[in-house]
Amino acid sequence: MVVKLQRPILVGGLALSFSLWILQSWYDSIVQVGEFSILSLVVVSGGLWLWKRKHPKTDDVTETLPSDRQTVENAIFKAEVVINRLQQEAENMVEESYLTSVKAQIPQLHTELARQHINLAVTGGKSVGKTTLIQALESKWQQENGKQVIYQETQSLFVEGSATSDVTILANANAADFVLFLANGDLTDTEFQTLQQLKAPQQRLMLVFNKQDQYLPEERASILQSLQQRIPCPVVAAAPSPLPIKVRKHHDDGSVQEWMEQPAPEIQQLTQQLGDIIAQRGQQLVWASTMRKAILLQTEAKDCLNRIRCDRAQPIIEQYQWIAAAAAFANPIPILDVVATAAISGQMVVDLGGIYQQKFSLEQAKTVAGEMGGLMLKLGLVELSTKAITTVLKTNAITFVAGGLAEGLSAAYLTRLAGLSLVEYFQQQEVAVNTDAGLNIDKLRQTLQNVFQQNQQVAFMQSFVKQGVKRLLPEASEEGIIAVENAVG
Ligand SMILES: Nc1nc2c(ncn2[C@@H]2O[C@H](COP(=O)(O)OP(=O)(O)O)[C@@H](O)[C@H]2O)c(=O)[nH]1
Ligand SMILES: [Mg+2]
Repeated sequence: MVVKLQRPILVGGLALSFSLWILQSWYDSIVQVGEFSILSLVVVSGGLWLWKRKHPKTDDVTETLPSDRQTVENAIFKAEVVINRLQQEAENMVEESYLTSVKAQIPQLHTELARQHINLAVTGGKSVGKTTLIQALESKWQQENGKQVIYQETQSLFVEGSATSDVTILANANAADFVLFLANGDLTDTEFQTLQQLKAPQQRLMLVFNKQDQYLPEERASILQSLQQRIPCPVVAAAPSPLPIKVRKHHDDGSVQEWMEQPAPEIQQLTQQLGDIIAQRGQQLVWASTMRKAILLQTEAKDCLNRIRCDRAQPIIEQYQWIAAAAAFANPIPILDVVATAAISGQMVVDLGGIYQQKFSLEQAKTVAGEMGGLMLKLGLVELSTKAITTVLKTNAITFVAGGLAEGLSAAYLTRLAGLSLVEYFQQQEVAVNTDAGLNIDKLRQTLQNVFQQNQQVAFMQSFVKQGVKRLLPEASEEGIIAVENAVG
């Protein structure tokens, strides 16, 4: 643990100097120094981002096989629900042919679920023996019980200049129910990394140390052992087509006879293990493949649905953002009070909820808006944004003429944050047949923080202020606008 921690700290240090450099150039251009809270925010978020990148979530690495058919049918049903919604909301925003094709995938999934055979992909580098192994299995292996196996040789991995990328080849292999990964000895670095990527479907993967006849018997055992230690999946050795060996016979009369003999294929260990897996888990493997396809389809349809909804949400957020700006500009009370007294419009929450099929009454929506305002205060976002906006504004004369400008812009910015956070939050919700309007405040808080970090970039703040000044002071003096444009660069 101690060792693990060292790295993020180092990374944090790098992020710090980088942020300092950014801030330096920012402040140089606007001649204003002293926003330490923003500095620390940039440092913290930068460090956090790097840390998250270095430690990807581990829970998507393990995949468990579904234990019953119902689970898979539920997954197909969920995909269908999303597709139906997509069809209802798509109007002219999605190609008709696309809708037809995603819809057609639902009955295909039901067919997949009832599939009686196992698809077995055989993959690995060039000339590792994929074709030969498949031929040996097809001709020599009769399963006593279990499903029929259909073999699929993938294109060869690690071929430089190949038209098909390794990623595509692996994706094709992954679409099968079970994968045999072939290697001819200890793994190269590339093979090792590729296997790591295939780790997700661990329960559907076997590493075959193929052409083991190329090694002396004592070497074979140690290679097999080292592979078993390195790789967390079953490993077996095989030689579907061993090299012919020279046989020498000494006769009684002293003569010696020599000939080449073709040894029998060594695939017993492989067929034994494969046979066990298929007999015990064949059905589950088919369920799992179908499940993955259903989840993939659902994700794809939901992404499409979210894009449509997001397009509808943007103008609504803009509208409420400028309404809030105008109100706070005309009636400047301290921004902390503005937020505390619900600057975020309950109606915006209702409107955005409507787009995402999350039905709120105006009363509920007002509570949500109030909670968001409270969160913004608690998380210090109000203070941070107001300071940032003031910093940008202070570089030109307008501020002093137009009182309330900072308040107006802050109200707009915070409304925008709230709107974007709600969109982000709603997007993560499951598309259900019936939606209840219960809100997960913890999740909303997390979303708010993420969205804030994404929209806190200096460049965004500056262009936002520029846009806001033009809106609130349309007939401001030419000089003022020019001053802002210069400050904004
Ligand atoms: N020594 C040995 N050679 C093999 C074995 N299996 C296949 N080969 C040879 O390896 C070469 C490539 O085999 P192939 O199946 O075409 O590889 P692929 O490119 O992965 O499909 C051929 O010359 C095969 O004869 C084996 O078990 N032992
Ligand atoms: Mg081949």
